Amino acid sequence: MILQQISSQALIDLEDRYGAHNYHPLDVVLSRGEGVWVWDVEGNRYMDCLSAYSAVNQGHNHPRIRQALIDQAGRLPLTSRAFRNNQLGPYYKELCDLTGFEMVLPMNTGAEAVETALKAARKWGYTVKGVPEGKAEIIACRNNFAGRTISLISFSSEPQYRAGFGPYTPGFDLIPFGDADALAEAITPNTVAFIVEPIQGEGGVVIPPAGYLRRVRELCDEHNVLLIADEIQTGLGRTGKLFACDHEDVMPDMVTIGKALSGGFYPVSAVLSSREVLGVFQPGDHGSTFGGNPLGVAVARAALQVLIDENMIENAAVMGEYFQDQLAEINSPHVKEVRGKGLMIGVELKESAGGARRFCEALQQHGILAKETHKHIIRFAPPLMITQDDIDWALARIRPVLLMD
Ligand code: IF1
Repeated sequence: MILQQISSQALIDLEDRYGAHNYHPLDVVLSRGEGVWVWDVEGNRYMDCLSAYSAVNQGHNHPRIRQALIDQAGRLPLTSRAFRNNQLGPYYKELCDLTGFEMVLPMNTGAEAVETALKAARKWGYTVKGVPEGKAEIIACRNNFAGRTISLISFSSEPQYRAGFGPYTPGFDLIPFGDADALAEAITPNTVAFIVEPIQGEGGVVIPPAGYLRRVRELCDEHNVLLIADEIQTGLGRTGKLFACDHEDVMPDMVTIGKALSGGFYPVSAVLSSREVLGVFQPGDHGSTFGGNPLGVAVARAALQVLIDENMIENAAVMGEYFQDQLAEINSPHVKEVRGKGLMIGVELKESAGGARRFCEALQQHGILAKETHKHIIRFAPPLMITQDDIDWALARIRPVLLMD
């Protein structure tokens, strides 16, 4: 089957015929990406305003990251952790120097990084804090998204993410996001950690009240509870700082990162923390076939370097502010609120607008790819290397859509 001669519709039919229907994607079949642009099989060009859920912060197909992938692929893609490789040590040091943490545990997907952080918190609870074995409690926020494994959906508040997948993993307690008093009330002597996204992404780009993260940091210190920041979506420049926690100068005890850690070229994630916390893992406690593999690590080293060398984090702050201001200036009768931090932007529509999906479908017809979340919110999260001209190009097409009937 020679792929390039097959139409979008024929490719959609193949996907629908042979693939599980666990997504409802837009009917756009992409075959090439470069920077903020992607092309479908018919050659139509679109601006990617989702960035693969912030995994492509550096822009599609970044040449320096691609070259790192090609070079390492030609040398040594995988050793397993049964042996050592020449990429891992330098990567660990570069990550720690960049973030200020003492230690790294490398994994592959975001979900695996969160599971790893939860295991570290529980074992720290038993071996360091002195919580009775099997009694560790972890507090999370309603409206969170941490991944799709059974333990992660066990603390989801989203019925669809949980339905049909019980029984659920015990030891989790949910509180409202953004409410530090609720955390104070929920902490018990057996609480080992509080896990929170500094801005809730899937929850609808929900930004907590100013000072929330600082207050949460204080409470975790007062009660010897580990503060885990899930920065898998908000991290690595998306909100205009290296980490979203940096907006409040808060240093969590553990951070999970993923997605843009590889610039979209390969599944790479990690848990960053202190020697006290990650030191609880003894050889054989935890692992993964591909975790810390030289190919993913070489890609991650380049992806981080590019983020810094090309000033993408500062650009996300400046372009994000411009994009948000211009979106608000459209003054659409359908829009309830434009909110965001850096280039993590949510346009919340009024109920009367009839849901965000039809606007995303209209945007697609105008050459913009965006994704709705929670029915009424259009997410705009383009790659961080976007220019003002690119944003103006997008606004000229977003405006008529937000002003349609
Ligand atoms: C899907 C959502 C976004 C994440 C945070 C951990 C993970 C994610 C804050 C897990 C992953 C992805 C998963 C993908 C769609 C997307 C998503 F809509 F699902 F919630 F981005 F908002 N923490 N988010 O955002 O990382 O295991 O996927 O590498 O599952 O549909 P992962």
